[in-house]
Amino acid sequence: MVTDGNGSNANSVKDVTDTDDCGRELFCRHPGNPILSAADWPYQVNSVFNPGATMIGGETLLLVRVEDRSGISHLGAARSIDGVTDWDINRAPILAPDSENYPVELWGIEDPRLTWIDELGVWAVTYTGYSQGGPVVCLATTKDFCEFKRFGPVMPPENKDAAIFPRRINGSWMMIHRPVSTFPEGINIWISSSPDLRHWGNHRLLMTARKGAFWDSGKIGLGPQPLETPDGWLILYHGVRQTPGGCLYRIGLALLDIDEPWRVLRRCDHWVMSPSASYEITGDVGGVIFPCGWIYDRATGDIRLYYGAADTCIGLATGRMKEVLDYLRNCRAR
Ligand code: BMA
Repeated sequence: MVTDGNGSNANSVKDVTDTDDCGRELFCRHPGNPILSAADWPYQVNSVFNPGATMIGGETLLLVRVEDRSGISHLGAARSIDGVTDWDINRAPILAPDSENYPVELWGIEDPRLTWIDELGVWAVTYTGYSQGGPVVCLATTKDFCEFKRFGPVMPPENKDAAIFPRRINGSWMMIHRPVSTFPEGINIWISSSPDLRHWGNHRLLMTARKGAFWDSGKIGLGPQPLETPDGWLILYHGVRQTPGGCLYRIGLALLDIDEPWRVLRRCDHWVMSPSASYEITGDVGGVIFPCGWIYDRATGDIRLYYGAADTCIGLATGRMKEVLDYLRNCRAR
């Protein structure tokens, strides 16, 4: 048993290394993909996707965006011992929109990211509240994924794709998020700090969408929560390219300075994962892979990346931290 810095007690999961050889790829799709879909849900839903991920009580917990047949999303929990099979799925939402008390949740809650905060003994759950005024970043904390303490919206619209760092940095909590502005230079990732998780300020532009032909030229947004590594904070982000056939959502890597995470140390020019499997190409929104959760087992070096595929189902890809950091060392310094 080891702690993974993002949840409690990360067990090594033998099965996840039994993937097909996927050659030179950093992240290998699990042969059992999609590992979860609407057909697995104990009640009728349209789709299950974009899950946050953590370890709790020796099990993998996915906090899943569940879209019902009205189009509104809530969050459901799925637990598994190996993180791949035999999911135990809650028979009711564990976090449902509460628009009476939180009007910003009128049209649902979406795309959670989970960060274990050791100092407070809670997970910070950042998610999108879909309000009549656009998407906002909402925050809740939980000790057990049964009860949640809601903080309400912590960033105004239009903003989403937020995650909190697992510890204070220079005395402040830090959050990465993705506001949208009308400035015509792309939709970019920002970083902000807070004394109390509730009031956020000191906003800084962290990473910009690139231009022209680049895979991440349309917009970018953080994937799962930042992971602390000896080389810096590892972040994974989605990048969108508009094409005549629609949007393509791919995944890239960057490394932030450990003490000054508003400084990007490295950012890779190439994407590391792109929609290619049939369940990523076909679905409600084809051509989308959208990771919101990963689990890093510090004992084995394995990374399990959980992602939404085509806004319809959930895929798992596995990687090795050593290979990811080696790859980043060869990416351009910023
Ligand atoms: C983003 C979010 C995600 C979704 C993605 C692709 O803006 O809404 O929830 O997976 O678009 O449709």
